[in-house]
Amino acid sequence: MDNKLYSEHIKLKNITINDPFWTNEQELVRNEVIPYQYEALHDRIDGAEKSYSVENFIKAGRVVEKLKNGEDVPVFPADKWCYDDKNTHPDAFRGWVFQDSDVYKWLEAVGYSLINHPDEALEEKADKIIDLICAAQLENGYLDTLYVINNRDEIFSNLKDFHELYCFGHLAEAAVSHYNATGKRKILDAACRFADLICKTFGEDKIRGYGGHEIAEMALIKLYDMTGKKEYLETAKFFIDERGKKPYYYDTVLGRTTVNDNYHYNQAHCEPRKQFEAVGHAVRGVYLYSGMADVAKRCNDEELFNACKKLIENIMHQKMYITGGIGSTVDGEAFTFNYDLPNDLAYSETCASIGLVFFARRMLEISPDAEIADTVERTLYNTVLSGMARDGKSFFYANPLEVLPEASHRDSRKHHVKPVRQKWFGCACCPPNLARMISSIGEYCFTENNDILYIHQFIGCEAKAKNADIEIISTYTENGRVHIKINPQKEFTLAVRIPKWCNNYKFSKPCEIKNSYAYFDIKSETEIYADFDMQVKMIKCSNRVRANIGKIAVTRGPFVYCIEEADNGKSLQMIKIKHRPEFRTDGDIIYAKGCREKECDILYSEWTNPEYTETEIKLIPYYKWGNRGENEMSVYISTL
Ligand code: FUB
Ligand code: ZN
Repeated sequence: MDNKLYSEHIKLKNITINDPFWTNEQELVRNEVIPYQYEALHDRIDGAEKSYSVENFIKAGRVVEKLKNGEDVPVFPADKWCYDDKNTHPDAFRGWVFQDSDVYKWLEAVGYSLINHPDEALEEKADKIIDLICAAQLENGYLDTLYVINNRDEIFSNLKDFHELYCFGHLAEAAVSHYNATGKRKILDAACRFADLICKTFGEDKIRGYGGHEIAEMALIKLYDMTGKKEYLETAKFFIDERGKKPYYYDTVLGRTTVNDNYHYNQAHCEPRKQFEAVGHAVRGVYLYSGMADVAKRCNDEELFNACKKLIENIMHQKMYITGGIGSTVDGEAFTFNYDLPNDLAYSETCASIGLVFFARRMLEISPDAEIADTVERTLYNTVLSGMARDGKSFFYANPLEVLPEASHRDSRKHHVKPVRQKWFGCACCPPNLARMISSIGEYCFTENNDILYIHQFIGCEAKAKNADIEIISTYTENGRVHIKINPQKEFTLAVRIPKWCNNYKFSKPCEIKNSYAYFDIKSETEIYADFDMQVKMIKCSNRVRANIGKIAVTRGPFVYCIEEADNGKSLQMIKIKHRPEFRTDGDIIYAKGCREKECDILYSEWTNPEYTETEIKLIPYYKWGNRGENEMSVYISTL
C-alpha cells in the first residue's frame, strides 16, 4: 500500500451521465421514486405502511420550541425498537428508532438528483424538509427525534441498539450531498454541530462507546473531507479502534462484569483490524468496512487496509451470491458461514448490496483491483437494480434467487421472501438507499490519481478528470461496446477494466494488459473503441455451495439471468437445461434449448429414468424479475 498511488473518485458535479441504460434508471428515481418517497415520508400513500418520519420531526420541533420557552415537556419511554400507533401516546415518537434516517436518505438522493438535474420545485421541497430537521436540533447540536421527543435524559445511553450515531451518519451524508448540490449551508452546519457534539462526547477520556449500527465512521470522513476538521477523522478512527475492545463497552454500560454476550451481530466481537471474516448483520458489516477503508486511506494504515482486503476477499470468494447479494439469512439479516448461500432463504438485502458497492469503491481508491470493480458491476446490475420495480413504484427488501409464492405465504421461514415488490415498508431502509445509490451512480465509474485514470464502469457520460476531459459513449449493456474520447490537458495513463466475464475483447489502440486492466499512454486527443464480447455463459458455482449442485446460472455480460413462471410455466424445478445448449438472444431475452421433467405425484417410488419433453427455456435479466405479478422465479437451473 503506497500512499502515492491513492486515488479519488471523480465527484458527481464533474460527471454528466448520458447512458442508454442508466439514464433511464436515474429518470425513474427522479420522476417516480423521489416524489413517491416524499409522499411516503409524509404518510400520504394509501395502503402503504406508515413512515411517521416527517411527523416525528414536526413533534421534535415542537419539543425544542417548548424547551426554549421554558415550558414543561412530557417524558415518554425510549425503550423499544419500534413504536406503533396503537400503543404510543399521540405526542410520542412513532415508528422504528432509526426512522429519521429515511428522511436523510431521501434528502441525500435529492442532492445528487439536483446536481444531475436542477429542479427549483424539488429544491424548495428539500428546503422545507431541512427547516423541519433543523428545528428539531437541540441547542447543544444533538439531533435525533426519538430522544428529543421521548426522553432527553437518556441520550447516548443505548448505543448498541438505538441508532443515534446511525441517524447522525445519514444526516451528515445528506448534508454533504445537499451542500454540494446547492451550496446552501443550513443542513451542513446542522450536521457539523451534531458532529462536533459527537467529537466532544466520544473519545479516549470521554465515552468509550461506538454505534451498534455503523455508518458514523464513513459519514465523519465525508465531513472531514469537506471541512478538513481533524477531529472528524480522529473520532471516525476512534470508533473503529475502540470497537470490539475488551471489556466490551456494551457490557460495561450495562454494568455486566462478565462477558455474557457475543457481539458478532454488530461486528464488535473483536477489534476491526483483527477481523478477517465478514460476520453479523450484513448492512452494518459493509458500512463498517467502508469506514475502515476510508480511515485506512487517510491515515495510511496498512494493518487496517489488510483487514479490509481480507474482508472483501471473504465476501467475494465465499459469501456473495452470483447476483452480488450478501447476507444469507433473515435471522439477524446476517452473513452466515462460508459457502452457505441458499437460494430460497436468501436475505440479500438491497441495502447490503448498496453497502458492498460503497466498500468496494473505497477499496478501489486505495488500490485498483479489477475483481473488486467486477463486484461493483455484478452488484449494481443485479441485486441493486432488482430492488426497484420497472415503474419505480415498488421495492424489494430481500432479493432471493428462488421464489415459490406459496412458500412465501405459508412457510414462516420464508416470510421475508416477497413474491412481489412492496409499495413501502415500515422499516423502509431500502427504497431511499436505492434512490441515493442510483442518483449517484457516476461516483462509481472512475478513480484517479495524478498519473492514472481508471475506468471501472462503462456508463455513458462526460467527465472532467484531473488530467483530461473524457466522454464515454456506451452501449455496453446491449452489446459490450464502449467508445472513449479523451481530450487531455497533460500526458497521463488511462486504465480500462477488462470485465472478468469477457473472454474476447478488442481495443482499437495499442495497450499493455496488466491485472485485467488495459493501460494506454495518452499524449494527445485520442479515441479508443473497446469491444467486449457479450457471449451468453453458463456459470457453475463451487460445489461447496450445497444449494447449487447440479445446477448452473446463465449470464450475459454484467447481467445474471433467471427463469420466471410467467414465461416457463409453474414448477420451475422441473426445467432442465442441456449441457451446452445453443443460446438465442432477442434484445435482453435469452432462449435456450431445454426440457421439462414429467411431474410425479407419488411421494416415493422405485427409481426409473425420468421422462422429459423438449422445451425452449426463456430467460430474463434477474433485475427485471417480479414485474408481472406474483410468480415463481429461479436463477439456478438444473442441468440435464
Ligand atoms: O437498522 C437500520 C436498518 O434497518 C438496517 O440497515 C437494515 O438492515 C434494517 O435492519
Ligand atoms: Zn434495507
